[in-house]
Amino acid sequence: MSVERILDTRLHQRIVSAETAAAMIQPGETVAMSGFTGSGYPKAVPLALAQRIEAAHLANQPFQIKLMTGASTAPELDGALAKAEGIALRMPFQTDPDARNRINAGTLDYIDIHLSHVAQHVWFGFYGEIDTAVVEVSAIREDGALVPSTSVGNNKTWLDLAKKVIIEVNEWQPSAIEGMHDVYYGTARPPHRKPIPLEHGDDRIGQTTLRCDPDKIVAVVRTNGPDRNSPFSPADENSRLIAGHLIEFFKHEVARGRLPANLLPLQSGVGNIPNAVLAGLADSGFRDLEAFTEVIQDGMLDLLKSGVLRYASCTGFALSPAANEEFKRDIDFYRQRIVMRTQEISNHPELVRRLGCIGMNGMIEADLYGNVNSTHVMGTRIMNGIGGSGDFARNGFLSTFLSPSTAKNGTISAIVPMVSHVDHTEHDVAIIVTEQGLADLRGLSPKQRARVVIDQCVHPDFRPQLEDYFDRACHHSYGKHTPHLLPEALSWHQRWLDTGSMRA
Ligand code: 0RQ
Repeated sequence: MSVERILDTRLHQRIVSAETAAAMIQPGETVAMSGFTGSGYPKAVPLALAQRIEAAHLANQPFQIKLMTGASTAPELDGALAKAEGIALRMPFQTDPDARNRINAGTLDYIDIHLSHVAQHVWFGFYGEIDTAVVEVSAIREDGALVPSTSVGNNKTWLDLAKKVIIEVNEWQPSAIEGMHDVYYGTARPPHRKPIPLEHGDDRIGQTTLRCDPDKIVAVVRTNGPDRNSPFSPADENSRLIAGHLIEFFKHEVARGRLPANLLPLQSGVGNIPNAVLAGLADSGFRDLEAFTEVIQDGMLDLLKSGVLRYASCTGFALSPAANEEFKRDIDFYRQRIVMRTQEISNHPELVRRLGCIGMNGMIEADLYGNVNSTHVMGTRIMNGIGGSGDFARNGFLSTFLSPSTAKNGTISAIVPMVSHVDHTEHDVAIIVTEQGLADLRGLSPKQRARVVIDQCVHPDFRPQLEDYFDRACHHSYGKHTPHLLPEALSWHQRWLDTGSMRA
């Protein structure tokens, strides 16, 4: 492997193996790594660290770290370190099955926070000091400036704050990605904050590289490996129906003059339903759409290619292998149309509010009044985390939540009397969509919302139960503003646990 991507010759003597770099991380450290939804995460040092931790455990020596990233990563990072029992504390977002099992078994502590909060809460000192940063880049320039790879996430903050830095230079990443990033160094702590000078989602307000004090860089590791990229399964009937309801609603809003003809900047969660919405937009007749979002997935590349989407602003990617190849093949085209930012900017409440984003996110369940649970199955078992959904739900022009009306082979209703955990309150949720239909909750009182949710979103198998609950609650509830029969609402999920639906 050549050193042509490492142009700062001062760093050549610090090029080491992943094992040597991993040996610089000590038990108990807080380690901040790059990575956002499986893109731009370090590929070699976490694996070497996991091996080191396993060896320490075999020798009966305790070895765990506190791990921070941008968002979810990949089996080589979260998975390997979780399997090695190497993570004491994880934040701010994960989707890894091994980490999830340990979190739910109570052996791994997890802090699930809004993605826009992470960088500032770390500067504020809420999470203590960062001992080591491990950051993937695509190249190091002559002057030491770091060219980010396929995610920016919290890398600016990690590089600024970490006491020592390990850089992975990944030659698999396209070198022509240079120029796609926009790293804004103008953020400050209160009371010294200034308005962020971004008025349009494709404005560039920063620089294309990350900076890092070269004296802090203790190791540079060369890698050549792909980002994680799981293929999306083809859109199923429910996803297509959900997409259809949402797109029909957008057209209705345009006709009513409440949305411009090219909508407003779109934020899209990751997964098959958001991907189906993006696919639906391709054939919907909309043009000149904009995306101000965290993650670009396959459907957005397709929209950019067809010209339906004018640009996309993001902090990371979640691409299938085929889409990744397409991205690399036509990187010059995408560099003109994609701006990659730090996640404190991609998800910034000030910008989401100013631009008037349309948030489109998945959910586990919603209740009759519009409260949404995005994170906890049966109220106690974490699935992934809130991620960026709250940044867009609270601050966007419109917040939409999308889900099939049932889960676990139709045995569980995604609409319940009272959500078993609240991530997005009734005050942050405008639109709920299931394959049954779309509930527009704007301007409605709680009881009006409940009737619309029952009529539009509930699966017919569960409608009689929810109608019955709501009618009785309207008669017997202590207060009649948000009617509930508390013992019944609070025990609603227990029968799914008791009857075994959760094992289906
Ligand atoms: O579990 O795989 O064990 O069967 O939850 O559900 O239907 O595969 O849906 O992949 O779209 O995920 C909310 C988790 C939806 C996601 C959530 C079970 C279901 C399955 C997954 P199994 P599906 P999706 C930007 C935005 C928060 C973060 C976010 C999410 C599993 O959208 O993580 O929005 N959102 N980020 O069986 C019991 C229910 C259930 C249920 C689903 N009502 N009861 N189980 N499941 N509903 C991206 C970032 O922020 C980085």
